[in-house]
Amino acid sequence: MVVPTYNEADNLAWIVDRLRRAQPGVDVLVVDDGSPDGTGAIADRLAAADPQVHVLHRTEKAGLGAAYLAGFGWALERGYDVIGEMDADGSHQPEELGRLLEALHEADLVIGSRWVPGGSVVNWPLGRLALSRGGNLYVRLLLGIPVHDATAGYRVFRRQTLEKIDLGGVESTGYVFQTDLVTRTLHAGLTVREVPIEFVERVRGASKMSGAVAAESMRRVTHWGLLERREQVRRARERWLAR
Ligand SMILES: Nc1nc2c(ncn2[C@@H]2O[C@H](COP(=O)(O)OP(=O)(O)OP(=O)(O)O)[C@@H](O)[C@H]2O)c(=O)[nH]1
Ligand SMILES: [Mg+2]
Repeated sequence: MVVPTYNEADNLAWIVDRLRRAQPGVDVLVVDDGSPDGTGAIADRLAAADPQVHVLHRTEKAGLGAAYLAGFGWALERGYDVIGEMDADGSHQPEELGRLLEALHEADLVIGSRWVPGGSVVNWPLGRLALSRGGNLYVRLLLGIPVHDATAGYRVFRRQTLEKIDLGGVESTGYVFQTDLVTRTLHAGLTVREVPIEFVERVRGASKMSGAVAAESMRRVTHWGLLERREQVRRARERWLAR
């Protein structure tokens, strides 16, 4: 499981400990972007005490997408068959990981989803709920993908999925990275399954969600949506000319 961190000093040991207990067979890779609050040193301490915990230190805050790409590269190089994503702030409960891994037997990517029956969110203010639901609706309408929680960051991939979706071509840096990856997976003809999870709003530490992150999502999804429409028009025209 790749766990990206930026200023998660109050959460990291707690979440890594829960993950190691819930899934003793799973290795953890913390990808820290030089957090000024000392998260990197905490990660080093955890790694020194447990051979199944690893750390990748990066020098500057470069966004969630860049951190995951670095983490995936690390895991692919070392031959892991299953590679996953999880937040460090407790929103994704390690105790639910077993159900995601179980579902991966019949899928190429499994998403822990808030917006399928049985999924839920604990302690979100109305504004945040509206942003997530609205964002997902926008994604579904523009990209036409049958996914209910395309922005979710609790996931497990088969190694082959990551090898097939051209990670080198991913430019998304913020949370839109998640939408980017699920779209690439579907376009590659692979199977995506959503498993309901209970998403718990962080109790400690500050959110890294920002206007810039939301704006990148809006810009990229709109761009992809327009490309998709243009492609539809092109196909319709070809069919018409071939008559
Ligand atoms: N390495 C790295 N990690 C990041 C970066 N931005 C966010 N993260 C981590 O990614 C995970 C998700 O970020 P959050 O701030 O919890 O984002 P969020 O869940 O949308 O916001 P909240 O609902 O307020 O928690 C957390 O573990 C963060 O520490 C980044 O630029 N670099
Ligand atoms: Mg969070």
